[in-house]
Amino acid sequence: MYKDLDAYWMPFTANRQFKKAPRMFARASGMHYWTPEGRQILDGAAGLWCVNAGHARPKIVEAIRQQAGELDFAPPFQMGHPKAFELAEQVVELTPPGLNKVFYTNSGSEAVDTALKMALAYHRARGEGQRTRLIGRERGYHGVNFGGISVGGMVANRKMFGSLLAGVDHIRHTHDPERNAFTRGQPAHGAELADDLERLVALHDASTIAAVIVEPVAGSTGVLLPPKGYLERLRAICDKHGILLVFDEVITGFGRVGAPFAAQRFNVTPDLMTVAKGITNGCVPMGAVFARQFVHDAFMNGPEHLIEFFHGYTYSAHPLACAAGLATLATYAEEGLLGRALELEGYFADAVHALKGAPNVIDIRNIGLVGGIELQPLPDQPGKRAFSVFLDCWERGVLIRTTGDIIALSPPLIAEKAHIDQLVATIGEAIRRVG
Ligand code: PXG
Repeated sequence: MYKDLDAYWMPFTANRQFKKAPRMFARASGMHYWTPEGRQILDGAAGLWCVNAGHARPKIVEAIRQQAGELDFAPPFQMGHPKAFELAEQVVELTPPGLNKVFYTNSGSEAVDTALKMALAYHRARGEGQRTRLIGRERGYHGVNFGGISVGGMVANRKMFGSLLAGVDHIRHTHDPERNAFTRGQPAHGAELADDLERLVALHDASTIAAVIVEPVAGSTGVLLPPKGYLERLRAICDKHGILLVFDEVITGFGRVGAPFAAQRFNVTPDLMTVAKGITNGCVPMGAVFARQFVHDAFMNGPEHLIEFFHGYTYSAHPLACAAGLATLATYAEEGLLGRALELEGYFADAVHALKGAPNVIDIRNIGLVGGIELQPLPDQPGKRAFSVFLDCWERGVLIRTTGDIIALSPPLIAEKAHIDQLVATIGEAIRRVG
């Protein structure tokens, strides 16, 4: 047992507040966590948008156990192991057409930086090495590594860390509560915001731009849905100018928005796609980049004994992650979980939108099993109101996520209607209590 909480510097946490009143988990199963004192907590966040099949699923637990005893580690450079290839074959069956190559990483942040490097190297390999510019979007979240924070657009994640990557620019975000507040699903207004990419093309010239990266549904910044027609327009502008389109599906992948990937839900196929989280049900760290055949093939030149892409991690395709990934895909398939968010979408939407009219609720957004509830910030205390709701829910046995003054919901895809009822009722009471 630990002496005190001093030694552990916690990530993305109000450390001093936490250490005065710690919130601990001791175990988890299905839709629930339990605290060390034995209190049951309903998981309204799928851990951190990752435990899509729910906690401690037997097949996944067993696969990890077995793998640890059979092959604990295999070097991923110049060597392979069967499960890495088996998982690759199975997972590309789920991806949108053409995204049939997978490059493994260990997190979403690494997947993003890998995709950005792939885009730069792709253009260089085909003799367009002047395409060095990377374009992100305001309010984007692409993890915490230097590439990801450079193309990202959340100011708190950027401002402390110097000049970031050179040659990055951003298109405008799509959040427009004045026109779109309380929309169910995709908002009607804002397709024209994709034309902001044309503005950057006019400024920098397309011949300098390598790639554009966006989250199809922005998660961390507070559940921002793409306006109808927006992603289609972004795709068309990228095609016109030879710019690679990257979808960051770290949150939206693996069933969260009612299809295996958001690309399928919105019927827009990117050239590169990043994932993490749900690929192993959150049980073992893993991320990945999916690439279209033509991106991959641009690298496959030169003498065959030479490395084609000078990139990779010690733990790329880690055997435990691959075993967990295979068992996760099996669990998703057996239980139809990648379609379940679509089945529950209407019920979930009715439940969250019923909070319209609760005190200080200024917008509600939803798709699949993702909900965003935006609160009016307290004067001069941004983030405080939502954090108070978070603490109140925790006291009453429900885990939610908040970002600024937005509550983000993403229950595991095994949720039953009763879980959704409890989640939303608890939030509603918390909002009223906190005021
Ligand atoms: N891209 C996107 C779209 C993400 O949502 C990452 C990249 C980075 O993944 P890793 O595995 O490096 O953390 C993410 C991560 C939140 C929250 O509360 C969201 C994430 C991480 C932590 C908190 O919204 N998403």
